Amino acid sequence: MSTYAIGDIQGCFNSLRQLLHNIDFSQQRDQLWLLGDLVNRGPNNLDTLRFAKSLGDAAVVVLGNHDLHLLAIAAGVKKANKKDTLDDILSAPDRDELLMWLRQQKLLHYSKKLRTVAVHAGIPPVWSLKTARHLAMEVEVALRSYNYEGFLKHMYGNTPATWRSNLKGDDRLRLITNYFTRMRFCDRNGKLELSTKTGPAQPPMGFAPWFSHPNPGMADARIVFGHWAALDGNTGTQGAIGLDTGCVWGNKLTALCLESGEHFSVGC
Ligand SMILES: [Mn+2]
Repeated sequence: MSTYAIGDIQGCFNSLRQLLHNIDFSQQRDQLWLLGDLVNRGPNNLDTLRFAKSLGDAAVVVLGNHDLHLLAIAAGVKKANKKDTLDDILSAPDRDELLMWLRQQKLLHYSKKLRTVAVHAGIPPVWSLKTARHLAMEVEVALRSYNYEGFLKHMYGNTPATWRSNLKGDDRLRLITNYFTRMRFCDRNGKLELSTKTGPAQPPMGFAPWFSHPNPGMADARIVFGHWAALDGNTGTQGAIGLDTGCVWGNKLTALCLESGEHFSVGC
């Protein structure tokens, strides 16, 4: 039995199939951790989503910003933008089942046995593992609730930028969601800078990649994440492993075997 974490698929279903073939993935034997942004920008979003759902217990999914964006468009609280390629899902006969399933997925997954945490973008240095797990659950509850459209409607925006435990309501859920699904750069107090999308070598003044700040609260758990294609997997930090290797931008799709530490990639 092996566990493979796979970075942003973004609708590149053929690359996913090739990668799973190469690692001899078996739904009966192995488990996949999909690190979010399963869909958008790429060509086969519907096939990707149907496949992820069909894996059942053989897949763990943590949601990314593009997955949440799909839910917001489908709920009618956000308009699609020109670069979105989500129409195959939105017009599918099984869209409601797929979106209902997507809404039940997590923002954070932790395996004690593998001493590994999975999130789409990252965990700010001011949150311990225990805090991060609790806060992820707050958003997961909102997303599964009867009033999930209200959450999605107020999810967009870059403020507040700094975590305070006494934040309430929409501001609280928006900031938690931004940390888990959009963060690249922050300062050591967890203040977010969401507009810069370059590689880690050119941080905005006063900020640094989130994983470069020490976080003693993470104990000895490693973090696997996606979201940041410009990193191309290089964090320079043992405790954080980036797995978005820019498949949808013509680079590659990568799987990490969490038991052996071995990386596998296919070109796109
Ligand atoms: Mn992303």
